[in-house]
Amino acid sequence: MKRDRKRIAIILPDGRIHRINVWPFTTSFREAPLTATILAALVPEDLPIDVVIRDESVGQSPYVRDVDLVGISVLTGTAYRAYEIARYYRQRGVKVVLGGVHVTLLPEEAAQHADSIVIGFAEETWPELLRDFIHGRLQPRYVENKATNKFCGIPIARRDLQKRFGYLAPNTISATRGCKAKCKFCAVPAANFGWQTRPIPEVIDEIKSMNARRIVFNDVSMGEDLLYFKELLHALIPLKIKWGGLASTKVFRDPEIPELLQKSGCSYLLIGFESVRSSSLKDIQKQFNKIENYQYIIQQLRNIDVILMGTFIFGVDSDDEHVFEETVDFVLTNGIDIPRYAIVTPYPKTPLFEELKAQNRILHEYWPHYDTQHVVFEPAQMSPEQLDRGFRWAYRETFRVGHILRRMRGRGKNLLIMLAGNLAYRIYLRRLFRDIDRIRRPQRAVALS
Ligand code: B12
Ligand code: SF4
Repeated sequence: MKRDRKRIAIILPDGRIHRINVWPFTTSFREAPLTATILAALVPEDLPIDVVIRDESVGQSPYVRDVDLVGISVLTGTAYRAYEIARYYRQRGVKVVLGGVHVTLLPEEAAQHADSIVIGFAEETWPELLRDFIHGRLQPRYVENKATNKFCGIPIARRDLQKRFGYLAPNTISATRGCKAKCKFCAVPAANFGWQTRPIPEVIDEIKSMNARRIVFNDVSMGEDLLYFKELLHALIPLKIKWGGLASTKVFRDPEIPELLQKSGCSYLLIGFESVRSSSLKDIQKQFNKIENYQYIIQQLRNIDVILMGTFIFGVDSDDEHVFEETVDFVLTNGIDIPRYAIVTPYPKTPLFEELKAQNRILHEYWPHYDTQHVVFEPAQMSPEQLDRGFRWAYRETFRVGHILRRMRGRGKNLLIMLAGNLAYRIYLRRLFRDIDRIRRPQRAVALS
């Protein structure tokens, strides 16, 4: 039967890394992505299109019946799964559009699996693509025009289409996008995302529309422009909400920041410390992180009762087998509230990837392992197995009950939240390591099928 309206599905594939199954429920241990809800909001109202969203990280099946087009968002770690889903739909005559960071980094690869690809941010190209689709003239490739695509006038994300109880933090929003820094391992500068801020009244209006007491900013580094950041914090004060987000150590160069964080309702901040060694920070071109300031930052956040999620990466060239112990020691001694570790991952098109490739140190290009939990290259001062073992040791050691209690010592207000967060991490890690082991470990050079 011919329908008057077209049905499209927007799919976030895989997400196993954050999925927790506690029968009969499947939830994501993390914040809700904005990708699908924004793309749904960008569907022009005058087009006869109905939208559904499917996110595998919250256990939703990506296989939707009776759809005319699917849009799949692709990260490097989820690319193979995205291509598998694309194949399923294309075999059934459904048009497939691929977009997202990995497509922007490797458009030629993605194009082999799609009827159309979208490169870069899609506020202009996605509506244009949908018009073309309705009129039967879908193009193979749509590229963001950086000169005209601004981060303003963005429609309010369609959170009504998002699974209601699937996420640890369901109410997410963005105020900025991209980053000014150029860390050697990071996909954000490699994808040429630039740096853009959204008009503050627009952000505040969207927060009000969310009617939520707790929100999370999905910005990758929200304090890159300190003037903007401070203005945003001022504007948040009257809303009397609690918020969390990601910021770099740079924001603490401004002495007004701690007080503003407190007044604006900041409840947690994720900070990429990355390393406790200056030489390792130099390796990744993140010298703006100053180790001598770490204790000051930790103390400032403690003074204002903001929970600190501190992230560290292992495996850069200056790291040897002692780096795990040094890092855990730093984390325990300084009482980082919720620490997180990652294995440095050379995402395609990053300077790190190009360098390791030139040195023949990339072990394979099997993208499912490009998830920051697997070793995908030959470290300089360790074997891949030592790096893998050290990473797991660091996590296990940090989240031992005795060490959780040690890190919690002296905490007043946030004691219960910290305890809950740390115990949840213990459960998550057990599941994560089991899953990592379950996925077949490829030998060198796995070809893309
Ligand atoms: C919030 C966030 C998360 C959230 C949500 C994930 C998600 N799918 O968005 C959570 C916490 C779950 C997460 C997890 C991870 N993340 Co993350 N995350 C981000 C962050 C900071 C913002 C994403 C976001 O919501 N942006 C807002 C939306 C609207 O923008 P967007 O997703 O880019 O989508 C726009 C365009 O790209 C495009 N687009 C995207 N998809 C599609 C699809 C179609 C069909 C079309 C037409 C257009 C389109 O249109 C959108 C509107 O313009 C980005 C950094 C960034 N992008 O700046 C990193 C980022 C995406 N994450 C990254 C990584 C590495 C991870 C993890 C592996 C980390 C980890 N070990 O936990 C996991 C992997 C998750 C998984 N699914 O397997 C990397 C990805 C690198 C890469 N090459 O793949 C990024 C780029 C950060 C970085 N510093 O490099 N992440
Ligand atoms: S690692 Fe963080 S600070 Fe560095 S470029 Fe990426 S987003 Fe920016």
